Amino acid sequence: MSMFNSLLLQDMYNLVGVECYLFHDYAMALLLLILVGFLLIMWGMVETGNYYVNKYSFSNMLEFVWTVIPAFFLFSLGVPSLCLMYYMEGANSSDLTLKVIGHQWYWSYEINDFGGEVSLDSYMTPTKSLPIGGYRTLEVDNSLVLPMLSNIRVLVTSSDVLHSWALPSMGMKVDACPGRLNLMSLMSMRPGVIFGQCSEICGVNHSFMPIKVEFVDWVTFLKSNL
Ligand SMILES: [Cu+2]
Repeated sequence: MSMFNSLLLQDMYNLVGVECYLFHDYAMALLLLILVGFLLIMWGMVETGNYYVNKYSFSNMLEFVWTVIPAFFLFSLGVPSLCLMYYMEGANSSDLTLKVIGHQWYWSYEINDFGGEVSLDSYMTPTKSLPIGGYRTLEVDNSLVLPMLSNIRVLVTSSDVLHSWALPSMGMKVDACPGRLNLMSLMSMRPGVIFGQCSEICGVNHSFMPIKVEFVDWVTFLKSNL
């Protein structure tokens, strides 16, 4: 999760998240390169006091270079970005289906596989009843328990207004729209607890409907849920 001195993205739990993180790093490196190059040119101009190029009035080579290089930069950002988008949206075969329903102002989860019926409401734990070491406005009374290393199909919808089910350490954010079912797939590579928050302004308690997901192995999952 995000801590007080976090500067970059959170540690990722799934492959899509890791890819997002790498893409972010790449974009930042590219930005830094452009910024440094630009500042060097400006500094050179100020240093020499030479703000004009009088030697020639046109150059085909220069025009070619200053068109192709930015185009190449944009292309190198666009292609991985598109690939990532398709990769995120890809719905492959799943081991489990989870239904997420946004309410004003809590989340409810349903898992109806394996003959069991899990249906739970997940409310934020109020600050005054937080356990020691609990995270304020992130802890919930019923956390969602899911199996790691398995493809989970997530169906997200809402019962009242627009919400958004977001898990930053999964590189994931799905809008919850009333009357619509949005699909996303989820796969955690390791066990752990991850937090998220509603990411669509949904009313007065928008900040107080956190998401807490625990990834455990299959045996623990079956024991705790079914
Ligand atoms: Cu909301």
